[in-house]
Amino acid sequence: MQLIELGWGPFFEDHFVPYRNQSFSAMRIIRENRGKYLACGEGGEFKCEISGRFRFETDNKGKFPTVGDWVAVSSLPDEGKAIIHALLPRKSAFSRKVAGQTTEEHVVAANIDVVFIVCGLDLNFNLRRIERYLTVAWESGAWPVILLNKADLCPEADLRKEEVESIALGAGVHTLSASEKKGLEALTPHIHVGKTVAFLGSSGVGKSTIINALLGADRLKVNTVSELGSRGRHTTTFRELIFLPSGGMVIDTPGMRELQVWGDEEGIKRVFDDIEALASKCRFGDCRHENEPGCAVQEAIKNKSLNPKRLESFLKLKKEFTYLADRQTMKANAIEKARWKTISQLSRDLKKKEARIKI
Ligand SMILES: Nc1nc2c(ncn2[C@@H]2O[C@H](COP(=O)(O)OP(=O)(O)OP(=O)(O)O)[C@@H](O)[C@H]2O)c(=O)[nH]1
Ligand SMILES: [Mg+2]
Ligand SMILES: [Zn+2]
Repeated sequence: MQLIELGWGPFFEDHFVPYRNQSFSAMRIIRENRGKYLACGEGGEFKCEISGRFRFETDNKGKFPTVGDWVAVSSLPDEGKAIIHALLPRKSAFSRKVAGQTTEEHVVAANIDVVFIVCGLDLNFNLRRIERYLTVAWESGAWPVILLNKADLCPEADLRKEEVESIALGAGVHTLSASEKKGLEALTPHIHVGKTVAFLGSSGVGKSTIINALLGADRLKVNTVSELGSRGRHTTTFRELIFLPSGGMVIDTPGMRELQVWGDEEGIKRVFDDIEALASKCRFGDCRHENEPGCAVQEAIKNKSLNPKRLESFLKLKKEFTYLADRQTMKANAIEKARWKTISQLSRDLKKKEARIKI
């Protein structure tokens, strides 16, 4: 396979120069499962491991390779194995906050051109969840497209589509039925040789079923248990990049139970540009849009031009971003403080040493 078919281009070529000089080759991560990698390059597929030095020098989960990443490797072609020495910068990355108290970045998929946000038109349908996915998708640098799957189960699919369109400015919205193979042509304009699309969404929405339909084969395992009985169980358990027969690549991911935001609020501005525009008209610059006088956002709710649930969703996401930013500042301050503590300790030790020498 040629690198260009795998998505290689000038951006990666530029960053690869120092590694080429060290005789490393470039490969793309196509599977990752608990620290074990499978990568693909001009020489085919290789089982990869991270070099000890890379592991030692990498202090942050988000800096480890993930599916879709380009890496610099040294390979042992006879054994089909390779060692990963470095990670090339990402053109785009879909990231979320690692669940729990930490403020670490979890990169779900990297170097994606289009991110398909899949939502089921059954009990899974939830506008607020779509807003959350869209926010993270705009942060990623990839282009989001919303797929409302299981249209066969929803007589009001067109109505749902309109509802989603009203909250998803700039992103395409399509209804489809993967199991009945209807509406899949909406995906075709996004699939090209050398381009990568990723599928994201809750468990059971039909991500793997859609990919199988695109492949024209039952390559990926899909949930065969009845919907209610399978709640909370993930059928896809690891992330994987798959080559389509027509060229182009798709990344399948396991459903996410919880999608916590990651980024710097650019996504929120994009998804909630209506609220941001209203907020700029509030009397107070630091208006929280609760019950302050002269609040243009509350005014819009009163005259029914803004849905209070949408405002709720906006405020919740905003709070998460603020929390994330505060925690990151705290962490940065703590690191800085620890650094100064070490420096001042060193200088104290040095002074003591000098004093002893003078005596
Ligand atoms: N009625 C209907 N069922 C569908 C459709 N697409 C998928 N399903 C069913 O939904 C269930 C879940 O599909 P999967 O493709 O495994 O879902 P997934 O999003 O990959 O789930 P995880 O891998 O757990 O994240 C399966 O039983 C599918 O047969 C559809 O268009 N209509
Ligand atoms: Mg799946
Ligand atoms: Zn306000």
